[in-house]
Amino acid sequence: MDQPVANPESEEPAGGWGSLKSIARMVSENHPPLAFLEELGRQNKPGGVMCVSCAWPKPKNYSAFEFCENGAKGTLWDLTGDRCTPSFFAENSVTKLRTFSDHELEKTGRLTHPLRYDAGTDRYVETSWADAFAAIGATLKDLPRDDVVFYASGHAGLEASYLYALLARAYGNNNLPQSSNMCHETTSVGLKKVIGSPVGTIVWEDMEKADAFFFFGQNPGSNSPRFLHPLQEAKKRGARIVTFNPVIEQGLVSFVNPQSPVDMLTGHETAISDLYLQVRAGGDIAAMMGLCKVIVEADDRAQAQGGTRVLDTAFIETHTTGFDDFLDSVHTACWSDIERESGLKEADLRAAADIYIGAERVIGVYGMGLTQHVHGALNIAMIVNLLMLRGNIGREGAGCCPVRGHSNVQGQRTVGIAEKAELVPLDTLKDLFGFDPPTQDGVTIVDAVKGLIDGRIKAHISLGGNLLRAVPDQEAMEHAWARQDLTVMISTKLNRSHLFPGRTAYILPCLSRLERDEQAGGTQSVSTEDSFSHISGSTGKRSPASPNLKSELAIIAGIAKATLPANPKLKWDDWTGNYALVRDLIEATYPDQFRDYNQRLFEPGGFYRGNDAHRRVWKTPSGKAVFTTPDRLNAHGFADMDGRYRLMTIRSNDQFNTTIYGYSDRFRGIEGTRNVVLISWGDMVEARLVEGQKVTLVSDFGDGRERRLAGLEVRVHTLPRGTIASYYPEANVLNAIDHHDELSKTPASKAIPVRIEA
Ligand SMILES: Nc1nc2c(c(=O)[nH]1)N[C@H]1C(S)=C(S)[C@@H](COP(=O)(O)OP(=O)(O)OC[C@H]3O[C@@H](n4cnc5c(=O)[nH]c(N)nc54)[C@H](O)[C@@H]3O)O[C@H]1N2
Ligand SMILES: Nc1nc2c(c(=O)[nH]1)N[C@H]1C(S)=C(S)[C@@H](COP(=O)(O)OP(=O)(O)OC[C@H]3O[C@@H](n4cnc5c(=O)[nH]c(N)nc54)[C@H](O)[C@@H]3O)O[C@H]1N2
Ligand SMILES: [Mo]
Repeated sequence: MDQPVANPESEEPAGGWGSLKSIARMVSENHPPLAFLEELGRQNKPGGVMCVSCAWPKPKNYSAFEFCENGAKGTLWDLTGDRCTPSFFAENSVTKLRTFSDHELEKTGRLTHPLRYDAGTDRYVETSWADAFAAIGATLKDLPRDDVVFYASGHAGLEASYLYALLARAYGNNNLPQSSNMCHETTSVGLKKVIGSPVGTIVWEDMEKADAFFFFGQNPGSNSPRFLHPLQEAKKRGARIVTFNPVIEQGLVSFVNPQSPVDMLTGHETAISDLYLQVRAGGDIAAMMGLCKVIVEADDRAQAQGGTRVLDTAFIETHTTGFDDFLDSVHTACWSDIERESGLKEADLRAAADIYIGAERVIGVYGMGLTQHVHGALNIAMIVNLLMLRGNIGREGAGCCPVRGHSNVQGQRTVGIAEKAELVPLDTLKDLFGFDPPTQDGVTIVDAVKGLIDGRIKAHISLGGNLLRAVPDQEAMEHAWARQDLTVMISTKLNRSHLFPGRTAYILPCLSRLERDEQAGGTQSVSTEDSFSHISGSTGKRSPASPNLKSELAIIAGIAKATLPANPKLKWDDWTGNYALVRDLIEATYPDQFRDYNQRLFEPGGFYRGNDAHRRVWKTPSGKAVFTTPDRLNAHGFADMDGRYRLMTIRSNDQFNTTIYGYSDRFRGIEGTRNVVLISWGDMVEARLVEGQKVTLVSDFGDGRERRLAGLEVRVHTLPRGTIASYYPEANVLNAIDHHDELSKTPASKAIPVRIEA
């Protein structure tokens, strides 16, 4: 039954020497201090520093080195010896900088001084913090409250994030969209709708007990490599892994643990997936329907023969609604539709379903391959359907595992960075701070982009990130961004979003979490929340990249003091002096989740803030978990036709979102360039293309707007027919802002309708 898995594009396993070589290359390119090595040793351990890269959990029983290739690269990038100083800006006009690539921009090094844009010379010039805050405050005071957006990328810790949300609400709006609006918002809205929880239900110990893992559209080898360690352990004790992904991703094929001397010296590879199914982009609903069909059939058979039921009927009866309708849809679904929409064979889906049925405890893992689709929320409802058939949620060793991106992306939402007013205890804020928080919902990213393009939105504050480069309709956005009255970027590195300055524009350089944060009350720690809802303290130790940097929290306080009317309950200076006071405020605002916050800050593995669905308490309107009857079998949301492809935008292991560390995607065998379009051999021949030919991708969204990306080299790749791939963020010019998940408005970046022009 097992299907041998091989990645024809790369012989290299994930991890292994390739991973060490890749880190070594970055060390030689970035000139970090020697203390970089010490820094890696402190990573993700109690009393140490929480990785600046992704949100993968920190184990309670940590090993000598709790870092991965990704974390090492993120650390190197922050600790680089390169500096981007005022003299660099004196030499380079903003117009000239627009010709730099994403890699070249960030490679200039850490920002060192607060900068103001001078339109006369088209240059950023050095300014003082006091002048910057005063000018930002004066501009904000004059703007209508609804016209200002407070964007956050998921880097900043819980303390800064809580104050950032407070700043926006005290200013007068809930315009607090976040990077997750382009990422796991589908989870925040879609998962919440069906199980009442907006986040994953499993904890670390569940991974140690699971008998099977089902992966849908998540790529641990590139994006959360430390996940490969518990997967390797799981494989050793006989757990099965089934993967649904259009691309054969190396990390899901085989892994050599770079932290195991034996593995490294012997080259011992652990095979990861037992079964690897190359579903079409957008074909997961059909694939999961196929699995459900086999499970239900097996249950029907068991019932007829008086055997043990395959469905967990006790769970379904006690805990769920909507089962009968869903069951009807499973009976009605026919294999020819399932095969067509998923691109998979019935026999393969039966083999996968057998693994599911044979496992007592199953974890369903997913990422952007499910969330970034027009019917992404239905994808998520479907994975929940699949898990619930056998009671695989809210019990040991089983559950739902959305893998989050940025290191504190989940935590920022927990402490109030939310555009949806209902998600925040506004009454508590009113009691604590004595002002009336706005009750009207704020803008999502999609609303913000549309508001910018039609001129309604006039100012952006960005707590990290590179919004201009991360969103769809990039060209229109660049024009719109520069028309704003105010752009304020709180950043560590230069990126494209800095290069379309508003009438008043500032770049405010901040400390990285790796750096020592000295305030009036001494050295400060911050904290972050991981994908399993555990909260860990983090203490920076390295010398700041420049003496002129401020912490994110101090910058937020500086803006707040210059902007907001005097209010004795808003104690910005006290909070800046001692972050423990901010943690007290967080505890006061969310007492159930943050009990004894300061005392528990450095618990090994982090402290658990809890999750109702993990305990089978369903915070849905009915008080039950919901079976969803799918009204379609595909998630991509447009009609298929000749010459129209589903374009997936993908990441390499040599990037972190819009931060491009280098041009080596060794897992996919793509070196030295990112300007490629990956296509199956069959599609290439049918389209009369040849390998290496340069082509242009053209949006086929059909709203009359031109969207093109030229100069992409054709590369044959092992992909399902009709599905092609190109890199994010470069391919973002091809996506339309109206192409998004219906429920959550997450941009549908994994199936963009395009044509290929030779
Ligand atoms: N090295 C690195 N690490 C990162 C990041 C990074 O850019 N680089 N970004 C961070 C962030 S913010 C996030 S959110 C996470 C993202 O991490 P992931 O969730 O893993 O995101 P992606 O790599 O965009 O896509 C995941 C996989 O989905 C597959 N896929 C695409 N379409 C479909 C589909 O329709 N169905 C299925 N089943 N699969 C599909 C792709 O082939 C890809 O392997 O990673 C974080 N970690
Ligand atoms: N087509 C397509 N588009 C996508 C995606 C996709 O898969 N396909 N993925 C989406 C996803 S999942 C996400 S999360 C978004 C990412 O969108 P963003 O989060 O907005 O983008 P990043 O590239 O993570 O931001 C990088 C910048 O953050 C700043 N930075 C780094 N570290 C810090 C820090 O510690 N503090 C501060 N203040 N600033 C810091 C640096 O200046 C750096 O240039 O993009 C989305 N866009
Ligand atoms: Mo993300």
